[in-house]
Amino acid sequence: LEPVRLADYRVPAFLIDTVHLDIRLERTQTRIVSTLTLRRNPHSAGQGALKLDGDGLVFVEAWLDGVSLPSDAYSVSPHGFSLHQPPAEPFTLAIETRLDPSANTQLMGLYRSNSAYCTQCEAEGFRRITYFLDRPDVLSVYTTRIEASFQEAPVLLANGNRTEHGSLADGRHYAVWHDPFPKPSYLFAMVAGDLAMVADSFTTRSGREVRLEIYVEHGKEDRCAYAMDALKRSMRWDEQAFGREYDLDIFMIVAVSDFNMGAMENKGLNIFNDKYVLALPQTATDSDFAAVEAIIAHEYFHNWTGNRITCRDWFQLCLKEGLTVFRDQEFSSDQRSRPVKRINDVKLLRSQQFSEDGGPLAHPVRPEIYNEINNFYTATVYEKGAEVVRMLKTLIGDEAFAAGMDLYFQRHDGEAVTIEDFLTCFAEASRRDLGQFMLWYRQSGTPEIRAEGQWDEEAGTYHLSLKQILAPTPGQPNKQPMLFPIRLGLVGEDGDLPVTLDGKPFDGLVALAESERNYVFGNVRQAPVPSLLRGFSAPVKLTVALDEEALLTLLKADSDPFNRWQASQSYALKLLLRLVKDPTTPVDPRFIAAVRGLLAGGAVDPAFTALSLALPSETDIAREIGNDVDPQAVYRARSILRRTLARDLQADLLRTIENMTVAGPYSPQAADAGRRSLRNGALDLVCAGGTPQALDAAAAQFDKADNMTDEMAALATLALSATPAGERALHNFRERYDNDPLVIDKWMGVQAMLPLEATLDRVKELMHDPAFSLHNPNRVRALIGTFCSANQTQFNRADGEGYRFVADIILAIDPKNPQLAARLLVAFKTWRSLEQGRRTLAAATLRDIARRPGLSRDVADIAQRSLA
Ligand code: DPP
Ligand code: ZN
Repeated sequence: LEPVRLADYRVPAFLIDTVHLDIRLERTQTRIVSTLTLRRNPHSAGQGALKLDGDGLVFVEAWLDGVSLPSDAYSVSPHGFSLHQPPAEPFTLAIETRLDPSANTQLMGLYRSNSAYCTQCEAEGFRRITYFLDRPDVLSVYTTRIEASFQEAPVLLANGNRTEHGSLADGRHYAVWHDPFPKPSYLFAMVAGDLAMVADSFTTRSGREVRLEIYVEHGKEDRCAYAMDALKRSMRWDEQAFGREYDLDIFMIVAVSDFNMGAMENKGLNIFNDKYVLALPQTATDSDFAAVEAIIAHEYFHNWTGNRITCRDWFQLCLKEGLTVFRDQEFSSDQRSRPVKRINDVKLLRSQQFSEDGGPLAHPVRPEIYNEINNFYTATVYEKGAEVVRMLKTLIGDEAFAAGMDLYFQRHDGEAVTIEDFLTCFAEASRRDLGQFMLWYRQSGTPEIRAEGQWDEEAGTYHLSLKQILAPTPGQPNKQPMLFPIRLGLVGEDGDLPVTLDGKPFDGLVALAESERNYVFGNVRQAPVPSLLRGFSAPVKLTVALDEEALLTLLKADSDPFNRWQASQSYALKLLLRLVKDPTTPVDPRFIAAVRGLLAGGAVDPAFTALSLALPSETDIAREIGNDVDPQAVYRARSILRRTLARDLQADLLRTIENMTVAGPYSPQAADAGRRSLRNGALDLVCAGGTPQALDAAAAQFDKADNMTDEMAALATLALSATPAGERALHNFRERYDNDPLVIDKWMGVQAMLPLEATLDRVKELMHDPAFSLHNPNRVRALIGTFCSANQTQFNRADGEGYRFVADIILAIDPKNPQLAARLLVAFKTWRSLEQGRRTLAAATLRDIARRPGLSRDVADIAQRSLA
């Protein structure tokens, strides 16, 4: 593997001002003529040949300024085209290539999904369509002419506005699209096929009418309403919250069923994994609706943060992704409950990003070296990247943050920029030196903050010491102290104490810049409990010794909802860690009483209560243990605590199920979804007790559910009970949704998650189900992805069979779809923290994969880094 380094960045030697693509679609023999107007980059010292990127292309002919090039004027291979002596003055280069969309199983470049042609170019897929300077700092104006058989592809779409269309001989037709905004090649898109369309419109705040179109397979039109609604809300919100207006006359979304990622923000023509567009109450759960809303928003917001202002190079990926995740999180917070959104985001961050940051795949938010860029679309770049933007806002304040964003949009519109350019805008707007803050982009690993406090009753003071600990991570043995915004308060029996810091009323925020610092709070008239890291103000692991009484105080009196939730989790985690060591440890009755109290007050904020009721996950527990983890012992501990709660609180839980019934027709709105989440959380917990009443409640819900949220919750609970009723429910569900792949995915996932010895065989069997296919990423992720990422005991079987099975599948998928294969391999990211037996087996499996000849760069990279 040949790594690419940030330090080696050079501006492009040539610029491409315009691109004219002429695409003649044929299933196996698509012909592409790309006509580029090129000139030397005045900012480049580069001399000599023009070298264009290519990947798997079949070259036909090239023309320089309209004249066919003799073969000694260039060299060409599937991987590149080089013009030996490019003219000094601007010139036109036309190149004809052929490609076979139907053979493109990588789903990068131009490929077929069901009956449609579509494209995916981020990060380096455009070079699979034509020879090009396929890098994000080359911005060009694109004109795309698509020609196809009318019968096969009545719909022809590309970026921008349609300027021309018409019919041709032999039943063919064409359309020409022009995108006036210069863009990098990764934002190019084209779609052609026989698709249905749902249209709407949006009037921007300056009064321009924008046509909105969503394209789906015929028969799925009725599943787009929520996506369309979410799009309109996103457009309005970006105007209000960030002052950003849409810029083209049309905005299109196409849903396809074969897609490696969630969705793609191509200019004016977003292409989506259909999972994040299609949603009906009968087919999608509340979480699916929330995900559709968030991803529609995310891709739309990229129009400004990503498209109008793009990345200079792929090391800057977080420039667009971290910022855009931050923006979509803020959008969802405004549309729903802010504390609930925050808790869910932090849960995701901890489970995905902290485990990445704590293992061999750790990398900075802005990496400085990569072997394969596809492997850096990670939780660190996205989720931690969003946290960094959030911290920036916390540190400089809302006003300076807004001013910095405005400056960024104004100064860099139409440019390809870096994290330094981004931060400079905020440094100027806030008149602060953000040099130390920059370390958040450069240093990998999850920092630990250790806190110790001491109340001085006589003086009425509270001494708080905060210390930062930055453990070594791959490639970074030594680290510099970082800057942490720490929101905090001191809590008494009746809530926050009105304390002072440095003689002034304390505003709730400190910025820790030193390795260690002591704070002395005044006016502390009663023994306080410190509530630290409120709202999870920095992506760190907080270590603070709080006993059970202190946690109970926070649970009931903390003004910060995040820390109230955190107190419930910290308390449960204490019990769980004891149970992992000794399963006979009695469960603390004060905890059970606290849960009873939560349930009793559940109606006030059901969604929040549901989150507090849910115990830390197996991966949360494992991460807390840190090393020599036995997943079976973790699972056992969690089961014991669940069973105890279920038995001691059966009546309370059954009452909650009753009380949280949602009246009236289904609505995906947060209020109803919150009631369902509490109801289903209670159902899940009470069924852990295994009593007939509990299981009857689940069976009744399964039978009469009128929406997928309740139906899935009941199905999952029944399946987990490993009873004949569970098998019956699985069978019935399969029959009901036979023709609905996205719903069958859920059915596959539920089974892949079962913490049972027999699950591996079940998963193997399900691979023979006619609904399963190794070629479709959604199917693979639903069954295999769920098995290896959401089934800790069975993926990590003591006999290593889970590893072997997943490895075989990865090796089978790799030659067809390396990105998908590499993604699955990431499931091994915490292998070093396992107990010795499993660790040895996991390492042997990884070594076996790494040794195979002919691995893709994607898989080789993950395997090698995992073992390093
Ligand atoms: N850029 C896409 C997104 O995250 C993924 N390639 O929106
Ligand atoms: Zn994105």
